[in-house]
Amino acid sequence: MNAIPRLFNACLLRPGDLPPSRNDWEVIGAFNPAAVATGEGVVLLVRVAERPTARKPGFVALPRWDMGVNDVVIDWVRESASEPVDVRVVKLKETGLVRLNFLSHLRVVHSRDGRSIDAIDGARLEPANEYEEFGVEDPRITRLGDTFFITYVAVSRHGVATALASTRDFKSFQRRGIIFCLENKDVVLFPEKIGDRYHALHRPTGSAAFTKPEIWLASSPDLVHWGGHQHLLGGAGAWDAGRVGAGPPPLRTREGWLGLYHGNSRREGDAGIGHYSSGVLLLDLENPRRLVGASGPIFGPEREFERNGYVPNVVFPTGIVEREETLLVYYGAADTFTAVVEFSRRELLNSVRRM
Ligand code: MAN
Repeated sequence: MNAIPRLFNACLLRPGDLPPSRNDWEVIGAFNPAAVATGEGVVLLVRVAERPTARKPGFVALPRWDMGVNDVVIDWVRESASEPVDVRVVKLKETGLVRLNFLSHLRVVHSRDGRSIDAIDGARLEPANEYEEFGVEDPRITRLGDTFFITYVAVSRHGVATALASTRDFKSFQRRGIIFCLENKDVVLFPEKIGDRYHALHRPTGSAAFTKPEIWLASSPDLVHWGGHQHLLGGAGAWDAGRVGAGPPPLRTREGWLGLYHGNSRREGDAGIGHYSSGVLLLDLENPRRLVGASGPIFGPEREFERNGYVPNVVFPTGIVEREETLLVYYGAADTFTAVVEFSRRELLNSVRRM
């Protein structure tokens, strides 16, 4: 790995730092945080994964939000009727469909200096419709004018899609519906219009194995209707052979749009989930469909909290905040923790292998 020096690095949040939503639940992860700079510091929107503490011998607990009762419920499924796919996912033998053994929502967390947490009692974005019954996950925040736009993964019996919400104050959120239907994750909005259109990176996943999941680019007149889809980048190395996806929103630099993306090393037939590391990409400022260069990995699981957790060996960058010469990158570690790492902007740009 061609690792970029970590100028500052801290684990900011552990599951035990956050109270569970109810007494008989436990928080198992506070990770994959969206981040944005505001007048008051840095706002993080953290994915909080929870599960019931109750155990019934011979059964697995599968939580979900129930539209009928407008509350969370637990489906107790016989162990013999299901098989684990990985630590997060079980497959129901009768239907062949999968379920998650936790339920995620998003919580607002405040940091004045961007390097430590001040308040964890902010607002929440919780599952609230039929596309969110198995959880809302992995947000990204992009500021456009005076509105913060949040893309997030909505998981349900209808599949894994990406939805859009917006807020001006991080106290209340307005849902704007599904913008990329299934299966699509890692949808990241550019922080300004290019030409007269909004742009997004996205990551469609098909079930027919013509390809591994790749990063695509799309554009839109209004953030809701997306078209002009085009492939941008696929896994080219051993570190990102399994899948890739955009990380935080791209940053404007004089040399182009600078972005981080994650890659997964799992190959077909490998046991386990593989390692998640990060690469860096650069897109043309006027024409972001032109990839100027990409390289990786430049950031990988090394620290104890990145190597050990619910899903070991994961760094998953989802937020970025600019400082003078440096960038604070917010990331999920081991699908369990929220952490921050500081990189030199110059070093990141220099690490891009130009095409
Ligand atoms: C994968 C992982 C999980 C996530 C589900 C649904 O299994 O990324 O963390 O909960 O997909 O999005």
